[in-house]
Amino acid sequence: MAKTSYRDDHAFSIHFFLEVFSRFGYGANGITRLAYTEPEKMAKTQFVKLCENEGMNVRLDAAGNVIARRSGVGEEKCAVACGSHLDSVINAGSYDGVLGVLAGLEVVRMLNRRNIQTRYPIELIAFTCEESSRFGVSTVGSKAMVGLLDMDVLAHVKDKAGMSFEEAVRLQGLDFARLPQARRSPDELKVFIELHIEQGPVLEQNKKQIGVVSSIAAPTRFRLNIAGEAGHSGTTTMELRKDALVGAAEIILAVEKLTTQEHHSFSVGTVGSLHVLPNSTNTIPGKVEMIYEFRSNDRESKYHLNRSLIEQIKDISERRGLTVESQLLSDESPVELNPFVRNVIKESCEVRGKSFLEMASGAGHDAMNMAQLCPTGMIFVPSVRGVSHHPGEFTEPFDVEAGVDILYETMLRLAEPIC
Ligand code: HGY
Ligand code: MN
Ligand code: MN
Repeated sequence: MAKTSYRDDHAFSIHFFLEVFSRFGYGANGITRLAYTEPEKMAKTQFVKLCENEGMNVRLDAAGNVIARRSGVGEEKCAVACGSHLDSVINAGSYDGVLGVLAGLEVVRMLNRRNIQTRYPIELIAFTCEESSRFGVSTVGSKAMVGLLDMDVLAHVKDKAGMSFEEAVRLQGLDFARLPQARRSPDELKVFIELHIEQGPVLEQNKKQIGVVSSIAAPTRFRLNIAGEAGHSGTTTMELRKDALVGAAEIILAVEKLTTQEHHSFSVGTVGSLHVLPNSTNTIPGKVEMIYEFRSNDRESKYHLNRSLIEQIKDISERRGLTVESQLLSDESPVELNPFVRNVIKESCEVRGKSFLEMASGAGHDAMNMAQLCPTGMIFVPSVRGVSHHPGEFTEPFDVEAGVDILYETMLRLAEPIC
C-alpha cells in the first residue's frame, strides 16, 4: 500500500469543509441542522455538488439519503461504502455525523488526485434523520435503506412545533408512502464503514488516536403523555392536586435510580425531552409530554430496566391520580460489528502507525442498521474531554487527519486498487 499519508497531499480540505458545513444551521447557541429542515437540505445540496465535482454519480433515495458512487474498473457491482449523517441535534457541535461524511469525500478526493482506480465501486452515503432530536425516532435514513422502518410509528410522530413527520418529508419534496422504497438489497454493498467522533472520553483517557468499534449500544425509547389536572396555584390545596409535572419528576428520578443500580452492564437511562402544559407560572401543570430512553449493549439489562420503570410509573400514577399514556418510539438491539472489517481497520492502523483501542460505542449510529445489510465497521476519533451534542464538541486536527488516513487505507484495502 502507498505509504503517503493524508498530510503529504497538503490538501487539508477536510478542515475547510468542516468549517463550511458548520455554517448550515449555525446559530447563537451552536449548530441546529434538524432532519428534513432547510439547513439539512443546504448541507445535502452542498455535498451533492462536491461529489459531482469529483466525477461521482449522485442520487437522492426515496427517504432523502444522498448516495454518491465512484465507478470501479472490475465487473463487481457491489460497492465499498462509507458515510454517516448530515443532520444534527439542537445546539450541536461541528463534528457529529458530518465528519464521517466529509472524510468519505476526502478519501475520494485523494484517490482522484492520485489517479487510483479500484476494482470495486466506492459509495459515499449521507444519511438523513439519524438524530432523534426532531421526531424522537433515530436513524430513519439507514433504517429505510435496510428495511427496518416502522411506518406506523412514523405516521404518528410530530415535532415540538406540532408538524407531523409526513408533512416534514413532504415539504422536502419526498413522498411519505414511498420511504420504504429506499430499501437496498444485500448484494449492492460489499462493506460499510462509518468514521465518527467517539462522543466520549475513552480514547483521550487511554491516549489512543483511533477507536476500532466492537459493538454499538442501542436505545429503547418511549414517549409518555402524563395527564393530571391544571388548577390555580394559589387556591388549590396540596392534597387536592393532580400535578403532572411532579409525577414526571418522580419518573425522571426513577429512571436515574434504576439505571444507577444496574451495575453489571454498561446501561444508561435519560429523560432529555420534556414539555410542560400549560407551562405558566401560576397554573398547576395539567399535562407533561416527555421522552425517556434506556441504552445498553446488554439487551436483557435494557428489558429489565424498562419493565421495572413501567411498574413504577403505574404506582406513581395511581398514587397521584394521573393518567399516563406511553408510545413506543424505538426498541433497537445492540449490534456486534463484523470481525473481518474490524481486522482490516486494525491492520490499517498498524500499517499507518496509528495507536488504536478496540471499544464499544455507547452512542447509536447508522452503522447499527447497516450491519443488518452488509459487513460493517466503525472508526472512532477522539472527542476532546468527551464533549459532544454541544457547541464545545472538538476533535484535534491531527486526529481528524489520522481518522481520514485510516478510512482511506481501509477503503483502499477493501475496494482493491488497480495498479
Ligand atoms: O443519539 C445517539 O446516540 C447518536 O448521537 N445519534
Ligand atoms: Mn449524535
Ligand atoms: Mn452521530
